[in-house]
Amino acid sequence: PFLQNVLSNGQFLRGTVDTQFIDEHPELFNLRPGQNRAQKLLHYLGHVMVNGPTTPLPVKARPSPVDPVEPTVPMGPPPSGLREVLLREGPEGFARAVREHRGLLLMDTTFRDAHQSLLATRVRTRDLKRVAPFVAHSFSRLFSIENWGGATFDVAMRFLYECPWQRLQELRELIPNIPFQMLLRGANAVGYTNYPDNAVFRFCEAAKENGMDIFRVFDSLNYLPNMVLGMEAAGRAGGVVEAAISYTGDVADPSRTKYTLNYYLQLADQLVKAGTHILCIKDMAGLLKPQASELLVGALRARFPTLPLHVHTHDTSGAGVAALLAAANAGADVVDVAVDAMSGMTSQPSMGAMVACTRGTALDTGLPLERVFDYSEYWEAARGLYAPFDCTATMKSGNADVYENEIPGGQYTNLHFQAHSMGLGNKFKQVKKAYVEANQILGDLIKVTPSSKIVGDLAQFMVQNGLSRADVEAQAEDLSFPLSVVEFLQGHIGIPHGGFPEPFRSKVLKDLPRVEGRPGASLAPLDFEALEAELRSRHGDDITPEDVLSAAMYPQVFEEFKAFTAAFGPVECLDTRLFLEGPKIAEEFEVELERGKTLHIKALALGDLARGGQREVFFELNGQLRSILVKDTR
Ligand code: 3PY
Ligand code: ZN
Repeated sequence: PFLQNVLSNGQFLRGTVDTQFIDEHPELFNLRPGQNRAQKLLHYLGHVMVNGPTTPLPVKARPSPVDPVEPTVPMGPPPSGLREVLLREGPEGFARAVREHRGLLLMDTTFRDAHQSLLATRVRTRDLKRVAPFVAHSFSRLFSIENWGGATFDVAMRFLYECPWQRLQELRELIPNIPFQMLLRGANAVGYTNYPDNAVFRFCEAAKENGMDIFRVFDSLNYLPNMVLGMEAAGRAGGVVEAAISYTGDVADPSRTKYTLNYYLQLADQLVKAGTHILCIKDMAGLLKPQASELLVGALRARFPTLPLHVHTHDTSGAGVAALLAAANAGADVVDVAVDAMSGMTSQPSMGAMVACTRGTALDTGLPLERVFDYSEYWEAARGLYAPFDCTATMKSGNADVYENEIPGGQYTNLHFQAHSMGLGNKFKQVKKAYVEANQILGDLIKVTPSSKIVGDLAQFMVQNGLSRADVEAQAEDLSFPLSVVEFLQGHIGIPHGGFPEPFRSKVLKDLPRVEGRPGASLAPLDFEALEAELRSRHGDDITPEDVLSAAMYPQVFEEFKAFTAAFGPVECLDTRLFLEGPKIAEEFEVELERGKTLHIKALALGDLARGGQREVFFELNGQLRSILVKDTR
């Protein structure tokens, strides 16, 4: 307000005042945003009531009105778990303990991959925190909880307006006993493109300092130099390094000659040589059939008797539990599951199924099945809050056609949804067919973020322009390809196994520059001091080192996130239904800003459209009438 008054002052505007002091002290303008969180939240609620959700709701389904009930938690601290071993003995000792463990260990993906695959990554920190103490108390025998990285970092800021670092810190406090695991996209960190090396290193340091334990590191082309960079960053930060080989094709099918057993074993040799603590098979599309699972895991087990093996799959075809059981029987130490209500289809196989199917056998997980049911009950209700993002709005089952099209879980859901919303019945079929052809044009790639997006972009381009593989190859010199495809061919994300497709690459690139070798090696280091100074000048002195990393990963998204929270306050305090669709008239509710500081709010009325296109929204805040003016932009 001070600034507005000054800037609209006639004398000031005519320039007849001496503003030298102000000119010389730009720091005077670093005004801290007002601290009135309650007022800002009323603005947010009023805004949603007038203009609808700030985060677009893709389907018509409404958030469920039933709030999930948190399962009860015993008093006292949770039982000790593998994290204690990690803290006591470090990554090597931890890896030994995992290998020596009797029975099968599970990683729970419910807090990350499951909702990334089923609910467009939209689950908010609030709903994770509510069930976190129960998880700490009930599932101390888990290998780990995957709760960070992948798409969660971007989506937290972009659509949920919450800080991903705060999520990590808060969950760490609530779950001190179970190791946390994140998905690191190698040299792409948690983004879609290669970052300067120092950004990846700093990112891992900060993740570790904020509570991360295990770093699953992959590269979307299995490009070793990118993987090694990510592994070094995680390792130097003191994290457990879990190098992940992205799996595609079918090792049990002799007609598939590009990604053979030998290919995977040789890559595993390199990753072991690079010092991985744990080796993961990352089957992001759910292509690992039981027979292939047995073959691959069995061969790795024989080759690396002391190395912990971890298997990740998706249940898209419906064969996920069978694949994991085969892996466990062949010697995998850890497999990935999601709680029943968040499992199946493009998500992970069911935790309850794995616990039940191994019970009483040598693979017994030791997890209490009754507690799994309680956990699932919570998630069944919590999932209802995210109905506007739930893939089951359009997708009704898994589909074994994934063995043909090899589309990763999260992308399968996205493409299905996009095709469906275009309203053309057979669009998804067309997209899947084009995806197969696009993959062939690009030389049969490993497909996982971001290479999967490149194949998907080419597929959409082909569908939109009615082009077949033969058309694309014949017209390669003249077509205006999506930027992601051109950049891939230039070498911006690394070099694919078997090299780039020729003559396609040369025809598309003509004389465009090509990146030689590892892309990050030719990127200038990021100047963190300069970035921090810039952020402070824009947002004030509250900027944390973690904020600087958020801005380094996603500059534009971070700016919008800061602008949003400056205007609308801590929206993460609102319950999910209120956050998504605002209150109904006459609804009363509470918002806990922090422990002991609770707002009592009642939504009273929406005013008529006034001059200037504004509406007045009336609330009761802690018994006092408040009104908010909101521009109606609908
Ligand atoms: C991601 O990169 O987000 C993935 O989940 C890859 O499987
Ligand atoms: Zn996955």
